[in-house]
Amino acid sequence: MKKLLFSLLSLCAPLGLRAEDGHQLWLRPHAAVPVTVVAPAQKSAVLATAKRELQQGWQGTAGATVALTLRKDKAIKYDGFRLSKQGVQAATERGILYGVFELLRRQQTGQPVAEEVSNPSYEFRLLNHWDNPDGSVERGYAGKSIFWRKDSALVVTGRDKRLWQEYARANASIGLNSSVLNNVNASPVILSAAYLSRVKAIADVLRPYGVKTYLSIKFSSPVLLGGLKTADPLDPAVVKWWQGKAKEIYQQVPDFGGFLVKASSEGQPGPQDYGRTHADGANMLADVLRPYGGLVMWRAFVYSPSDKDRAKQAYNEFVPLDGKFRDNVIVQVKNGPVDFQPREPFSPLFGALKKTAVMPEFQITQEYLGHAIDLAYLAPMWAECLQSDTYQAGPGSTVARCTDGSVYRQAHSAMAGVSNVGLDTNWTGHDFAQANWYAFGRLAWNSSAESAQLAEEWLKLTFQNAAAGSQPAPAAADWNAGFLAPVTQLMLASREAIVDYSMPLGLHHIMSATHGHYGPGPWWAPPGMRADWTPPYYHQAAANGVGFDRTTAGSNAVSQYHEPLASQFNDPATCPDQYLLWFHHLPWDFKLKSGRTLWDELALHYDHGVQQVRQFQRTWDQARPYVDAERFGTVQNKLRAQSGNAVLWKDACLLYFQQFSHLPIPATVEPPMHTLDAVIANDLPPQRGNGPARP
Ligand code: GCW
Repeated sequence: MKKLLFSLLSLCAPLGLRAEDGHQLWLRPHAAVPVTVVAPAQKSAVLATAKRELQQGWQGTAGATVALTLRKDKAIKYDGFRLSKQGVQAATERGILYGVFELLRRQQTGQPVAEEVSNPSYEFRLLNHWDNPDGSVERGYAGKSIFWRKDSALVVTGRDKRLWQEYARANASIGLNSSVLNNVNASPVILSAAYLSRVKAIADVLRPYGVKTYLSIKFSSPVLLGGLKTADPLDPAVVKWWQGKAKEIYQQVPDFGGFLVKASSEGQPGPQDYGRTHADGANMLADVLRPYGGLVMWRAFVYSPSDKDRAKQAYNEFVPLDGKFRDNVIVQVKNGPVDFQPREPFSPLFGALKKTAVMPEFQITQEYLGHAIDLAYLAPMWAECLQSDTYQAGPGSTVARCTDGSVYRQAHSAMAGVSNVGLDTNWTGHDFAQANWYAFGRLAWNSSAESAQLAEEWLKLTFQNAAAGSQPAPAAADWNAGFLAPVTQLMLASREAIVDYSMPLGLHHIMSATHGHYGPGPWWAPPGMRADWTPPYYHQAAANGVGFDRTTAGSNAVSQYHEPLASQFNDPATCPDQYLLWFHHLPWDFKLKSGRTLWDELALHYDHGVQQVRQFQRTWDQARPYVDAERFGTVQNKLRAQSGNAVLWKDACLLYFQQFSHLPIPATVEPPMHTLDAVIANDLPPQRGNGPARP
């Protein structure tokens, strides 16, 4: 019976009757037409993948011949490729695979193919998984880990392998070539023989898709796993231990990518425990990996409770080390100086490290942007950082150009995203969070890609022809006007809406930690808690105003930026509104460029955020005829929950700040529907929006 049902279902699949559960991501199957593929004779798993993808996905001229040509060419860089009428040319097998996926994407989204070369902005394009060996995922909102499972580390099932393969294929289709399989808060067991055998199994599945495997390591592994007395990076016994471990890893995974390291950071062990520097620690590991061609990605996410301004510390620690790192070390820097907030200025380390390879780290998982409840399309946030001008090597030295090798000479370049993938059927919890995985890969390939274009591409691939059941598919023009255009606009406005209803005008880190960084908590400061983990440290609200004074008269963080930025940020008259309270502590009646007072402007931003989410709900409701019932209902439910949570944010923050400002909420702003006491007393759990889909 089961079998019969299955074959009925698969018969229905090409007719579009298949329920859309989101598992296929942007790679939903469609009817392909025959194609002849001429490929190099050599045996290669990656080339075989490329060939299979073409045969299964070709939608060009039926019976066409496509040539896959492996040939170096001055115009082709890294895993880049050349598309032409004849087919795909690349210098590497990966390049062929990426070219094939690009060709298929063009066919599916109706974009033409001209004679053109496409090169990746970054050599290494990685996902960082914050997955723990027990299967939990730190800051994961889409179920457990796809890699690790409690108690069964060694048993690799057919289901595991299928999932890893689908995962690798999704990555390859957007140009990602590397995965770090475990949390930066690393457990030493990941390097045990038992776990390494599972790492090998994963690497074997990812390899045919061109995806390299990396691991996060715990710096004290020689002690915790190896039984040594110390993990001092300059101790010969420690070096020897790492050498042995590297040998063991490369025996299992000959193309192993290297180590990602969070050390001397947030309580993690590191070289500073032994009076050594970050460079000492990173270089020791780099030397160990060098014979195998491995890399060390060393995170600059460091701060200590004693520091008066957390935003300054990474710069203070790393700038003096510039030039001291080996060339197979890349310093991995979060986009902003604090921690993945809905909006931060770019980290001043970008461009300031001139003799060190630096890579941006973005957070795809929505720790501070609404978990898997809120709809947040993050490409505009990442683009904002990548296109920020650091001025460090003259005008035009954007974060992108300071990290991709165009401004400074660096042996390697890379970009990392903290993954939002889990065991949920749709991989990412929120159907629209898939767009962030997609956009991250596409931006790592082309750091100047337009957010709007990526959103449109993703929407077409993910939703086109997904209208309800047996209804005839809507005409393309209707689909464009009724779905593509309005939903693209919704996506593009979504991140700013969250900034507005949670942390506008440069406010940051004012969420509650009770619900894992979801929901408002400007008051949140349990007794005994480290000050720099509590919101009052960041907003400094008082009778005399609000905001963190990082000017030359305050913490002087502004001076970590190159001119003209330092002066621009230092003066509230020239500081962009979006960073105002990041850099300034200003009186409640301070007059902004708009002519309004700070208090009124703050209230209007909070309200605007709420109104925006209501608009998103209306837009989505109108998109109903164009979406399958399952995904329509789920997204509708989540938007409803988000809308309630946005109101909670607005009410909580305005009522909390009003205690200091003593000013009335402007008449044009929707009056609060919660009381501050109720909000604080309950530290209200967010609505999850996971109820049954409303028909
Ligand atoms: O954003 C913070 C998170 C931690 C995380 C840390 C980091 C992996 O709250 O969960 O730990 O940053 O990036 O190291």
